[in-house]
Amino acid sequence: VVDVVALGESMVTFVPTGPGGLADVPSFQRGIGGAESNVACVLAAAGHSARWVGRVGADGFGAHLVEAIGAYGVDVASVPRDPARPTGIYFRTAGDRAGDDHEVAYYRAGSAASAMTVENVDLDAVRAGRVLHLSGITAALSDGCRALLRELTAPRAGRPLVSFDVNHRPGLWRAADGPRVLMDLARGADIVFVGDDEARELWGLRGARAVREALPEPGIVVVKQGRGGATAFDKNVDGLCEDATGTATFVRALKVDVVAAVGAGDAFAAGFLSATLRGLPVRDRLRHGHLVAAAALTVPGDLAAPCSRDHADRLVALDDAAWE
Ligand code: KDG
Repeated sequence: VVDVVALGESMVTFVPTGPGGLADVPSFQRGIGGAESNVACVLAAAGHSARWVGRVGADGFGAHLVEAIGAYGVDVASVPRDPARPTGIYFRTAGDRAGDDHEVAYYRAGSAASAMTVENVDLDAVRAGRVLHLSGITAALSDGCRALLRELTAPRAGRPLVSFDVNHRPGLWRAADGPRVLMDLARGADIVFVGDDEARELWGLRGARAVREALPEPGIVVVKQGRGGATAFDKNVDGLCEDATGTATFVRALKVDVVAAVGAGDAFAAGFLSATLRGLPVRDRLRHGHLVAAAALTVPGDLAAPCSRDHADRLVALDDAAWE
């Protein structure tokens, strides 16, 4: 059994080599992106077995993605090459230091990944992990992708633990039903990651507890509160429940100088999932999430150099004062 399978679209990314907006910068550096494969890469680097399932074009960019993601140790054997459609790419700037005003230009409409369906994806390979990681980005790509997510989040005997990062990308949603679709998918998952800013924008929910109350089904709901920290609501902490929403555990985020925020949410999810797979307590899952996110926040690309499991464990075990 694979530890984690992540399904979603990955793209070749182009990030400016100098400051400026897309209208001005003359040159870009190639990288790889894709929220779900980022999670798989971080997990593989942390010593887990990880598989990425997606779809790429039969072009050079597709070949590069498969090779680069495979080089992290991720199993890429279930990524077909589509001869009729291109690999998606996108350009982005770093934005300000909080990464808040970065520009994004997607070239992914009609991409190979957007043609994923229940019929052409290897569902056995997708369901073969202990954890299946999905995100709301996939639901915005096409009707076929949306139906695929519905199928994978539907109740089913022997289903892997489904992890769902809401990952709201306003630039991708054409239909007005995004908030409802994302809410339905989140309710079908076992572990949900959502930013408090996303929850406010999508559903008008304010505060972590309001998010949990709107999402009572998943065993764990993690609300990311930006630079403040993150709160996890867990129904199974030591078998105890404060109330129907579960026990709330808050852990402050590490204070770092942000270089680029892109990829930090994926890193957080990967750190949290890694610690979940290892059966660590919720507080330590959040600490692992923050630690890996801090590494991603301090590099311009989506992915930071991996930190060994031993090293991460030692930092997570520092006393509370170090985490204040
Ligand atoms: O989380 C990082 C992703 O946003 C980035 O890699 C691109 O997957 C991507 C997307 O669709 O925005």
